Amino acid sequence: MKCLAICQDELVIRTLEAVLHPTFDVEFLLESRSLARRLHEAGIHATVADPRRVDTYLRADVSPNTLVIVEDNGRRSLKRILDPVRDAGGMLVYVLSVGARRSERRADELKAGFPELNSLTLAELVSGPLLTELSRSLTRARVQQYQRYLADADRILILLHNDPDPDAMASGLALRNLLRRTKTTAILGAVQGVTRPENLRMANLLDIQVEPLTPAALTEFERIATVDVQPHYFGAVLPRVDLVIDHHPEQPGYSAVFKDIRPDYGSTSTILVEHLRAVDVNISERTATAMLYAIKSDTLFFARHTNRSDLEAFTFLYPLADPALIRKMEGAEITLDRLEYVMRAQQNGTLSEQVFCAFIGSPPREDFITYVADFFLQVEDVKWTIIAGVVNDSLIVSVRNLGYSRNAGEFVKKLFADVGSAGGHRAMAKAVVPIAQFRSKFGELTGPEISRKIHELATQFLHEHPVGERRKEAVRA
Ligand SMILES: [Mn+2]
Repeated sequence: MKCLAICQDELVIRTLEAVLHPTFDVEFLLESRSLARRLHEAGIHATVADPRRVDTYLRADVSPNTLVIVEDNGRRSLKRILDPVRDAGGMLVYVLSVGARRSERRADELKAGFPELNSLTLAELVSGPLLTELSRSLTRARVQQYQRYLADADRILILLHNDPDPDAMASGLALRNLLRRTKTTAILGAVQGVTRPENLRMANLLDIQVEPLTPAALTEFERIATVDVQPHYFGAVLPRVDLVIDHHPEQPGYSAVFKDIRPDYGSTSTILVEHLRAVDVNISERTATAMLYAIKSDTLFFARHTNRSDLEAFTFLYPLADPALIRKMEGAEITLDRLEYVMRAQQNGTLSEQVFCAFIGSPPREDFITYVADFFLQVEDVKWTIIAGVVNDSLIVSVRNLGYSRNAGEFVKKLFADVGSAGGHRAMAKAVVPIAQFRSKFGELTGPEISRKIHELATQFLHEHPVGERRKEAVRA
């Protein structure tokens, strides 16, 4: 395909030549004879001509299929070039802004005179890959620092949160890879082991061992890293650790020698994919499979709290992972016991204004509550789910939303922080409130009364924050 570029700047010409040749048959139109001579010597097809004359373009054989690129440095009138291009039959015209900033007024004027014009900005074209590369260097420096710092310890503990989920386990495997250690020199541990059926199946299929630890045992390790969780979670036993990698909002109350906390990421595994890529560590099929499954499950397959980095990590891992294993792990999510609680929620719950609330009684484990919350988020017309249940004399409230409305974490904090523990992300949050405390604040409620009460509070919360305000926040995030 033929491309005619009207450019006067040598750097722009050489850049375009390097990018477009040989995909396009490129000819440059310019005004300076000496520059044209230099370009000729470099083997670049350059013609000296007046860009304000129609016959220039007729001679260059411009047709409706010729790609015409007009450099705009912001100083000269573009109309005097665009008019003759159009008169000569040019249709596919791009204006390439190379100045520091494209003025809105200039762009609007052009659009008015040439509605079919396409606009590009050199800075925008360069920015994506350049910023990725630069931030990769920053990540590389950070990773190399903690790799060196942790290199001479005999045994490192990679500590996961209670009842580790796929993201915690996959992040643990990835960090072990990054530290170039084995399961005896970098131990994956948790104070409460894996219980949920799909997580157990993941641990079995991928042969991931999570050592059960007592809080006291934590002090026996020379070095400790936490992944997918921050040390404050473990209370006073862990005031200081060596490394924290997490995607939950940053918490006060502990110190860490190194930390990489990115609350806008959908999973901790996404952060670790960036670490692995920055230092070119080989990623085994097992680790890739674990991480891919983690990203899928933490973001509900990109349905909530997800950003471009999660998608990029997913694209990167996909060819390295074993999709058949992932299908097997996912199958384990649906169990008859869980379906029973889904049915209860369906019978006792309320749905209005796209908010689904239900109290499901006393399930055997906490994960029944989160499972039900995730389940109903898939239902048509549901944008928020708030599921409550009693486990060990505490009311557990699990909140989910699709991530583009008001903050779930704020909601639980506002309602429950004074009577229990409450926190979380924009799209997922949890509160744990001793049942007695709950009743003293909200009254002697039982069964469906609890779901109705919570629904009322949720509706009130969502109405307090007008849509416009929510939008602004979403854009900023
Ligand atoms: Mn996570």
